[in-house]
Amino acid sequence: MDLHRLGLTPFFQDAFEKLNQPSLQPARIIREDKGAFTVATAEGMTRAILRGRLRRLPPQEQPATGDWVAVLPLSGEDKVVIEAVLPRRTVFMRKRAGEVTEAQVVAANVDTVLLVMGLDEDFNVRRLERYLALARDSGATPVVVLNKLDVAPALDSQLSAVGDVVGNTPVVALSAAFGIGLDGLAPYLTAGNTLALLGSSGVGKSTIINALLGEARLDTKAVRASDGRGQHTTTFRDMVLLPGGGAVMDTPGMRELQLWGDEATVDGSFPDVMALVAACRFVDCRHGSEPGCAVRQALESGALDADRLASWRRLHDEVVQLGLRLEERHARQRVEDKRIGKLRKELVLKPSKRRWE
Ligand SMILES: Nc1nc2c(ncn2[C@@H]2O[C@H](COP(=O)(O)OP(=O)(O)OP(=O)(O)O)[C@@H](O)[C@H]2O)c(=O)[nH]1
Ligand SMILES: [Mg+2]
Ligand SMILES: [Zn+2]
Repeated sequence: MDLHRLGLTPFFQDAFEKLNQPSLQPARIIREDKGAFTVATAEGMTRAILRGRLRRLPPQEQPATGDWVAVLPLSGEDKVVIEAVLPRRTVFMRKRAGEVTEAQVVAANVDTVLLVMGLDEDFNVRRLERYLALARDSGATPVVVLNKLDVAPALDSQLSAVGDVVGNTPVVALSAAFGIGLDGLAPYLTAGNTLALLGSSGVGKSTIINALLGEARLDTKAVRASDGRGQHTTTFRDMVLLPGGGAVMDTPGMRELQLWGDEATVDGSFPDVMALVAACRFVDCRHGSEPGCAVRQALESGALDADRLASWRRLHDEVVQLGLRLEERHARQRVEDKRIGKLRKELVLKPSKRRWE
């Protein structure tokens, strides 16, 4: 397998060579299914297991699909051991679903992240704003992909609603099922470039990849007739090589996409709102009844959409809450570290009378 076509750029090559371990080989994780890894090495695809110490890394540092790793071949066995994870060039993270305050890696080392939304019942610009905010911090270049062009109920107004929130992010509208507009993705399908498709279940991520491959390699399943929701067909992150070069990662549809980031993550995606906030008379304006509030004036004149403002407030609150929870956790950790440090010191300094003396 030509690892350069799979994205082994000088960045990763150098990182691998710096390890200076001749017994290891560079490899890329192309699939992770409940802790079972498949990697691509120069020789081909093989199963991989994790060295124990890697399992104890914090969740966001554990190897994920897309990561470049250094592996040790096991002689006489058809598997390798992942010994080290090379530094990431980009990483798309979210807050793990549920109550835990923990980051989850959604895709590592992706160059172009396709944020896929359906033009059918899935269409929701508020959700798109959320994806765009997360993509900003990932280091990957986002592209908005609007699929199911063939069933769009009101294409013009949908496109203009999307245009209002994407800033200068490119937008590609297509129909994967009918093979319309796929050439809009051509600029991103170059050898060595890694793409990932993210979006809700049922938007057609796997169908788009099949259309690019020209064969039905990945499973797809019809959305529920009752509410148009997807059936969570893809269950693990999987990477495939495209005939024209480049690699593309399919991901399971996400039920919730909670932010992992800070205020800058959100504000950066809302330059229109931030420009208004900066024009308010008071720096601590809450954009309620304060005099000289540029945000309220824009709402009244119709220059700013109330839903967009509500969206900014909601995402903003979410990262502020996340920051507070992380701060709390760090404070608890500091107390715990101190307690353990003190205990250690006591044990070392006062090796109190040993019982057997
Ligand atoms: N009308 C229409 N249907 C499409 C189009 N693209 C995909 N679909 C259908 O949408 C359904 C869901 O497609 P999938 O590719 O399985 O969706 P997915 O995003 O991979 O979903 P998960 O794997 O569950 O996350 C399938 O029945 C597809 O045939 C399209 O362009 N137009
Ligand atoms: Mg799928
Ligand atoms: Zn204001």
